[in-house]
Amino acid sequence: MANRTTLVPEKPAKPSAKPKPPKSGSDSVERERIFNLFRDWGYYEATLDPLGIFAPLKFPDLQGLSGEFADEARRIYSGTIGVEFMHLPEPERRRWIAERIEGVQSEVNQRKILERLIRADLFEQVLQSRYLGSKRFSLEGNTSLIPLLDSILDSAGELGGMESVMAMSHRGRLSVMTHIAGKPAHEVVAGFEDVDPRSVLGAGDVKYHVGATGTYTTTAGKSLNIHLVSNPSHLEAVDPVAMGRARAKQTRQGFRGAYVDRSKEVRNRVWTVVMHGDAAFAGQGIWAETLNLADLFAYTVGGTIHIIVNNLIGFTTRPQQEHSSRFASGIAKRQSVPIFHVNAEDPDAVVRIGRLAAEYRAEFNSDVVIDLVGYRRHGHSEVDDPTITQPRLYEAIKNHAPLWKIYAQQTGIAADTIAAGIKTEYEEAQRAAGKLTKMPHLRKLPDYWAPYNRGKYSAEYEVDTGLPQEKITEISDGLVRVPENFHAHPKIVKLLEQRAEMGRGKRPIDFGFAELLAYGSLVLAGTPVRLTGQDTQRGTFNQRHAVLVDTQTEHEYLPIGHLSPTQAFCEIHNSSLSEAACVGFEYGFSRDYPEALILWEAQFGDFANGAQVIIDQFLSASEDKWNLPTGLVLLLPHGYEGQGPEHSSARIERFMQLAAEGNMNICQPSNAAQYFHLLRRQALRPWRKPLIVFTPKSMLRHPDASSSIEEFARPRFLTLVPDNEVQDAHTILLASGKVGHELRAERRRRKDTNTAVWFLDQLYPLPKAEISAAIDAHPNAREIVWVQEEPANMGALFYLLPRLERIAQAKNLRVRSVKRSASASPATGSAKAHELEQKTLITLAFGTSTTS
Ligand SMILES: Cc1ncc(C[n+]2csc(CCOP(=O)(O)OP(=O)(O)O)c2C)c(N)n1
Repeated sequence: MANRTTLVPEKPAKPSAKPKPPKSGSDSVERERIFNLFRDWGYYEATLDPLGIFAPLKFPDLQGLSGEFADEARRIYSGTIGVEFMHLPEPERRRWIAERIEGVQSEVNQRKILERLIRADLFEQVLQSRYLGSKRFSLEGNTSLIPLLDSILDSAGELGGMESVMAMSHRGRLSVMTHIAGKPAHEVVAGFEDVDPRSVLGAGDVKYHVGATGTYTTTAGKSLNIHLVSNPSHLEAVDPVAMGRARAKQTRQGFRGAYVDRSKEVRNRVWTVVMHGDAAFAGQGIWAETLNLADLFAYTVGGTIHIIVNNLIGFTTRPQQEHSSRFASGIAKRQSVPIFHVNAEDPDAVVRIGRLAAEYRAEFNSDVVIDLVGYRRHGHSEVDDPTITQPRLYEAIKNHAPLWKIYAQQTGIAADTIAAGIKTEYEEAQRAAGKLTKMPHLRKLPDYWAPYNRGKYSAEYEVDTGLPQEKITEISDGLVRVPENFHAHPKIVKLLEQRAEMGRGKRPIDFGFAELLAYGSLVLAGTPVRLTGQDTQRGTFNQRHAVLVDTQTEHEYLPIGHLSPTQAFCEIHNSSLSEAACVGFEYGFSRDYPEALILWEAQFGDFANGAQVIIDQFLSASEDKWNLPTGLVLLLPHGYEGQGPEHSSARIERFMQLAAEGNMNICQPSNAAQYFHLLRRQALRPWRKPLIVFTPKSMLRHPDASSSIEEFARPRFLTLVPDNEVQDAHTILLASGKVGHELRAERRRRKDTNTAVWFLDQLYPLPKAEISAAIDAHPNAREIVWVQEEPANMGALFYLLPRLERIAQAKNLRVRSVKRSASASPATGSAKAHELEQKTLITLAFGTSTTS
């Protein structure tokens, strides 16, 4: 196969670049008939597995087809490339692919490909020889991933690319860091030396999970910034994060979904490339959720290039046990996304597909899948013996030469001298790594992070968040303004009238409007806002109405986007019905847009645990593991209102358990003004930490939780809201959220003047000094009672009790707690049972002796 001509079209292939014209009209019809059959089904017969075990399928519709046209079609569609594209509903996309696949092909740079294959292989071998017994998740068996990425990035560079956000799991990650992300080899190797463990006690991450930022130089000499996203072990969890990061970077360049520039040129500056394992691609739900975001206005990044680094095995599990579809890529076919299967042992074809995929993505701003089919030379990791579960497969692999040797033979290019030089280079890198005494640091964060602090809290970060009445009125006037020709729903007309009164101090401001006032104040002062979630434009509880719908045209209008010509952008989108991918996306967005307030809202807080992987692995731990901060806000409707076990609890206990080292702020604002101050605090403090907000449901419009306009002028968010109605309390009831209002109502009903009810609006970090000082204001207090709606095994109880006891001990105060009995599920399904429970809870809070 020396000097094999490859199937790369002269770029881009001209529509006229059709192979052999048919001799006659009937020939032409017959040729089209046969070609269409192969376009439809040819990929089933393609030879994709270098080891031949995943054998071509004899596809019934193609059996018995012979002759000149069939031979030609078979060579194109059933060789080492198989293309699934006839499911695309857009004829121009199908035509585009067929023309390029069938068109005239050009040479590729085989010398460069060979050099890259040698690098990929020898990099692993040097590590294997020096660090025997260390896991590295070698790329061997799929080393053509490196020339594939080369060809994608070369093309991206030609097509206007400036940077690429890349994501991948463990397999081949060290190689990609070194050969693509521009991280010096000795820095990658340093991970094996594990120097200076004391610097990362309890923190840091394993070497094959950390991210990398560097520069890739294309063959044409263009520099692309590469951001390989840090990721957890949890396969595919990084996918939406990469998309969110890319979207933020595109937004920085002027692409803002609905509101500004949607041009291809902008989208083609930032390229998203996500690599997947075959088992994970087929199996993991978060990836399916992420794929669904591809063309949604709120989420699109103008197409992601997906590469399945397919080794036809998942740990010890065979493909037949992994997916019901023949190919791991099956799920991608549900959308208008072409899938290019390619045999990893035909590097020229691989490179050709890389270019094609990149050009397709640039042309149609669509996702593309490349299924790179190779094998895995070692066990799942290098310390794993695969011969126990796949003895025959590994016997075949043992006798199979590395790709660079096969390719050198095929191309006739002398490889030994190149290989010797590369080996020496990596051995030197290994020696240099051995001399390091400190782990090389991750590159610094981009410049837009410069104004923002991370790490420990400092009181210096606090800023005033209050706004005078005139300012509130000004924002409010903008928020209630609609264009002249806009047909507002009668209920909206009424709502806007009420809001206008709120903004003028004529009626208390409720939660829904307080929130919009906060956003409005921020965008007017230059802080962008992006809020997404299920039904968020209106609000699950009919409370927000941020986006108004014209009753005649159904056109949407976002008043907050039209406050002033010089304002920052505000995006408020309904999300797809996903938690994991949508939170992951916003986490990613927040990583590259620290200047903006980024919020994700759960439909009910109960559903946030659908995003538990993102919460556990990214939100709460990314600074600890990767030194990567985020200021993402989660809005989680919470409260026991008799709506059953899945519409009651946002699982406060989970967040309290994750809280340590000041890694996040966990709050439950007790009234509208507190919510306003909290949101503004999050955006305006020059300190970025995730914020978890338990938001109300029934209290959204409740007068007790509404606030006067004067409270918006108060300087700051109060972490503890003491009680102004009781001066010298004997008992202090401490609560958070709705139950606090119920306690106050009960106290009023009892005409009780001995019991104070305080709201703990910030659960973490716990405002110990504020609690202590507030207790001191009640010298005759005998007990402090933590009251929560949640069962004893849930809520903030386990976190608070020992801490409250410590504070109370010094003051001779008894500590008690009132809660529901421990329960396996968060809440009862019966509304009446709920009422009984709630009544008992409130009664117990006031002490059994005073039960009425
Ligand atoms: C969500 C999740 N479940 C299980 C695992 C454990 N695990 C790590 S790698 C692996 C196999 C992955 O196979 P594949 O996706 O084909 O990638 P490969 O390792 O073969 O490259 C498994 C099950 C994990 N890391 N994440």
